[in-house]
Amino acid sequence: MADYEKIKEASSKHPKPADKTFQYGTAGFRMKANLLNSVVYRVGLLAALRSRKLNGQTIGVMITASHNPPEDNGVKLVDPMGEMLEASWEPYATELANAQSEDELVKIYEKLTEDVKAKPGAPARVIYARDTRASGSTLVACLKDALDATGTEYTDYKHLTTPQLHYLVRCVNTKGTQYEYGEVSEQGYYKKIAAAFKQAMKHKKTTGPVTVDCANGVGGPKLVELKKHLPGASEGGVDIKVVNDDVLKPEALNSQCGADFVKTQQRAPPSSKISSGDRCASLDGDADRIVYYFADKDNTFRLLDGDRIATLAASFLADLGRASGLAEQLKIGVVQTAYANGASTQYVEKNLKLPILCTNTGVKHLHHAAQRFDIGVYFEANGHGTVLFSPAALKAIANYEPQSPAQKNALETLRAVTELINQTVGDALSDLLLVEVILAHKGWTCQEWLNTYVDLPNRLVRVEVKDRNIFQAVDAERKLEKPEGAQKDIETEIAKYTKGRSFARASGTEDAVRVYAEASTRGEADDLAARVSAVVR
Ligand code: NG1
Ligand code: ZN
Repeated sequence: MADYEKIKEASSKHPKPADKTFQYGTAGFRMKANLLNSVVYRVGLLAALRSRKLNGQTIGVMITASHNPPEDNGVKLVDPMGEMLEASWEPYATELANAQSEDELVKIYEKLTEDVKAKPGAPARVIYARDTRASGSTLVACLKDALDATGTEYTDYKHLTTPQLHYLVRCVNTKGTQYEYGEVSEQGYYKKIAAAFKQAMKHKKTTGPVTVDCANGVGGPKLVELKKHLPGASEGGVDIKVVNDDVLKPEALNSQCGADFVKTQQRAPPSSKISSGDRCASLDGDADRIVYYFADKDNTFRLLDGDRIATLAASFLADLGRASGLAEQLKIGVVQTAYANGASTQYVEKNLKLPILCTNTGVKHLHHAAQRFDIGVYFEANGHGTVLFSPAALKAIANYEPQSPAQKNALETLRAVTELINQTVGDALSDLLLVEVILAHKGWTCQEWLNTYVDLPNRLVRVEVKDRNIFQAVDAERKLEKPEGAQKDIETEIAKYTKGRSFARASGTEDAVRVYAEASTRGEADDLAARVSAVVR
């Protein structure tokens, strides 16, 4: 039985800042860490309730602010299969977070318990982890208070990457079933993906080392740990050089490095010592995003972002499907958002001849759309994504009897790749190894990967507006329905440019409108972005 007095008492230690309104958005709750105590406490209450509602299935709580500055933090919930919290529960999180008093909080909690028909006597189980931010331990204490007050069983996994926690949640909940996902431990995660990597690299040779910038976040020590399980370059593996893995200097996190810096600044971290041709990658602060890049022979910076990883993975998987004799059973599709470069969309449709879906921003939307394919490849341009295999696809891959040695080889690689790729969420460490496997199989350098298509020049602008809520987007956020007339004005501007494409939408994570524009030249893309910004400003 939930003890409402205990909930009230513990809550009084974590009062809500009176003048703040919170919203559970695409990235859970995220803001300056010193505002988060009450929010994390209340998220703990909700985690317990969600677990009870699901008869004691384990729910995950991740404390991280990803690519945001070191003084920020955030919290989000992970559902039993390792997916993001079911969307219909997001408003409950918001409601709890905004309760003004202890009494109101308990009233809402009681009502929610009834509304969702959670059995108060059911067990509640939660596992949680955090990134390396200094504020993490305080927030964990708030979380624990909620778990104790609600009589929840819990395990503290200390520091983990976000995708590692998602992995563990799925492992716990599938343990002992036919869908067992892996050993329920951090070491189990390394063992699983290292074994898959070894298998996928059988007989292949890498095309040189890769330098990985870890944003001075939790991905650094975790990649170092993963490396211990991987074969080195001389044993058929990859030489992974880890940089920016200093987690002892909190202020270094995401500062002048990391995937977000590289993607938004379109340049390598200033500390980077790369020479022309060197293969580089950057993770974000909680290691769920990755982008690749290199300097070409003229020393020009070249970015290989989420769109590039998606096209690379889709083309590889399509090849493997054909080579293994399973093409008919494995319908591959790609899922993007409106931010995907138009050239990548065209490449998927025209060259790879694969179907493509465009969804709203936020990985939960992409993830759901990807489940509509046998093999669904989804990536946001910023490098967050993964590949999903449907249960039917996994069955076909597991059971197929190869008809030739060539089919056998392809099938073995395909099987390994299904184990290598994190099925719960975009995972920078797993995606890193996937890209390395594909480059090794294709025998490609970054330049050859880049040569597959030419990106359209593009510009992303953040526009400060009075009230971002008046901007309502439709059609996978590619068009503005409101304010009235804005879309027509935007289209008038677009029509002035060759290959012009542009849209504006309210950010789900920041108090701003984002304007994206692409066109046939750099100057035109910049121009178009400026004109559309003027429309919404
Ligand atoms: P918003 O702020 O809604 O644009 C940003 C990213 C998303 C996603 C979320 C969550 C862009 C343009 N937007 O969303 O892709 O990653 O943050 O972190 O990169
Ligand atoms: Zn992240």
